[in-house]
Amino acid sequence: MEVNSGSKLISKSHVHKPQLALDEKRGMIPTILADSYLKDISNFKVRNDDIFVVSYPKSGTNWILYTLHLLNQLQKNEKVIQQMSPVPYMEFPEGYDVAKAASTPGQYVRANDMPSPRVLMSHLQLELLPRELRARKGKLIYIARNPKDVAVSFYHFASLTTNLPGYSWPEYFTKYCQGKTHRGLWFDHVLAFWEFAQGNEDTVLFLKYEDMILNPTSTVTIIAEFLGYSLTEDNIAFVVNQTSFENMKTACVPLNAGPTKTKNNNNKNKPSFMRKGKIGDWRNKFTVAQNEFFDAIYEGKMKNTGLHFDFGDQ
Ligand code: PPS
Repeated sequence: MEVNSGSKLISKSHVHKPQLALDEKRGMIPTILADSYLKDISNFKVRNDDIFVVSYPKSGTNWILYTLHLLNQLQKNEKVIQQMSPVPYMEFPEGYDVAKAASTPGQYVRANDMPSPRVLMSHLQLELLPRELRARKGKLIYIARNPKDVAVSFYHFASLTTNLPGYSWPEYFTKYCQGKTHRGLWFDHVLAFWEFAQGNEDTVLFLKYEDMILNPTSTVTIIAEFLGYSLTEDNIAFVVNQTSFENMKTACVPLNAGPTKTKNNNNKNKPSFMRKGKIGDWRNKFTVAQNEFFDAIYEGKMKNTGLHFDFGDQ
């Protein structure tokens, strides 16, 4: 189907699709963000008490952000828990409209005026993060999730938001395996941070989504200890309870704002950060052949890395 847009006829399937380009280092990111934002982010002034939350998308980022919000409040001895303000998503424009990025400041600009300690988030690859952070100033929490569930979660999200191209599942799967989806190859992203974390446990905490699900109390305790917080068992239990999937979904925790437009202009289908929250949902999407194909890639890439994921195997 075609629609008339001024002087040119353009294919309807391209309406709303932002320009994406494949860059070996950056993966697929909106080209419009690339140069000015990324240069500024590389030079971004990191403070010693900054906490950066970084992930490949769909790995539980918002879960960690809300956990940190609660831990920070408890550490400050707040009697009443304040609402979480949106955390600067470093490489995105204010308002999340990538089409307006050229004329809109990136969210990293807002971070400059924030009081310490700041919580900041990004999905950028390691080599694109602030140089000072890579030189181990500030703290970095990386959250990783098994790549099959990531693929399915992202596929659903991309099918709803105008900020990302929508593909059929077989198309998406093929591109994901080639590193040609948003943010590039999962293996490259995750393994770079995994390596970076080794021997740097004071400044880098590498977490797994599946551990958050299966052992929430010990994982939240590990986060609190990493930040040097002294909290009671009751405090930790409170955080675990507040950050359960059900609670975050039903209590409408104000998560990072995210895209404002949907492909079908129907706000009921706005992509949600809270979809299923399970380990193993990939089984509802991967065919047997896709699973075997992916397992072969996984084995090759993860061999000798010492990093293992729980796929919810039955
Ligand atoms: S984003 O858009 O990249 O920032 O998304 P992100 O927050 O990283 O990941 C979204 C997925 O995390 C799940 N989620 C949770 N699972 C369990 N418990 C809690 N509390 C929780 N909070 C978020 C969310 O449901 C998305 O996964 P899927 O598989 O799509 O449900």
